[in-house]
Amino acid sequence: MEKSNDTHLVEKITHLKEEKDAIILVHNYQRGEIQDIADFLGDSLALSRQAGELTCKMIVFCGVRFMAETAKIISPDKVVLLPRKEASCPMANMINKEELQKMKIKYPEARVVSYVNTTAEIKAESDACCTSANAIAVVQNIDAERVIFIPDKNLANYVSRFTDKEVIPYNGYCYVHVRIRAEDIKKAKKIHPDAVVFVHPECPPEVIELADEVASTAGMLKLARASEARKFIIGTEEGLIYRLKKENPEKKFFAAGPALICRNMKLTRLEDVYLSLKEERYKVEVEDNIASRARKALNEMLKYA
Ligand code: CIZ
Ligand code: SF4
Repeated sequence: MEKSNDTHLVEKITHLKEEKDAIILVHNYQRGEIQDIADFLGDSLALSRQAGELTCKMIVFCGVRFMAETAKIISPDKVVLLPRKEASCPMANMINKEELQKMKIKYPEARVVSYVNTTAEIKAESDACCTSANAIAVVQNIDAERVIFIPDKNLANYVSRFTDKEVIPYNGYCYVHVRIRAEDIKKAKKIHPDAVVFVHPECPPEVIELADEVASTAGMLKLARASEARKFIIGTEEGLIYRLKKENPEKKFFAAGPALICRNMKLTRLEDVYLSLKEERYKVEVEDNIASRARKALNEMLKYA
């Protein structure tokens, strides 16, 4: 039988990876065929840790820009490639340095925790970064009673439920997770009354209210593996459902609403990964002065599971 174009591309990618001493890091929201070629597949926290531990020369980061930037900051001596240069996270672009500065002036005694979904410049102006997997721990452990939490208002609101500290939110949001509405969850529960509902903390509060579990993608993977339930309603980007199904073939996973697709995450295709390795594009660079300050905030994030 003739080999498909995808099989050819995968072979070429495997060959180039060896030749260039490269490792492919893939985020849980990527297309299935990209997840399948991952050396490491994970959430931002796990992939950031990997970036720091790897000894290869090159990282191809299949995700969005802030993730590749984070890998470059943590591992500055490696070449870090983002296969599609326009793959960026709209939430990360919702806050700029001037807006953060205004908040710092308004709350001078507060510390700044920034979600990893931010630009390197914002990380450099933050005391600590966090991901959805460890946001509560980072806020609890930071040395201040008042915490400016940027940019996601829904994650800020969720974190504030677990701490006596004052959490001051910014008004950013993820356009994919805010698409999930309470009615979608109610409808899905009616169709699958025996299903367990997992939602991401980037969802609106009224959706979080209806969930059985609120978790990051890494958290959802762990919960699904351990659960006795057979059916799950998943309130996050649909790329995770591909991984959930692959890892739990005996269980059923349903999307919590229509079109939970992050178009930025879906830009990367096999052809892009191949060209990225072949032409060593697109190199991610972070200015030294920004990287050194951002690294401190990221090291705070890496302290917590
Ligand atoms: O932290 C991440 O990787 C994101 C964006 C989602 C999640 O919950 O894992
Ligand atoms: Fe950004 Fe949301 Fe897409 Fe994640 S799913 S990259 S937070 S827009």
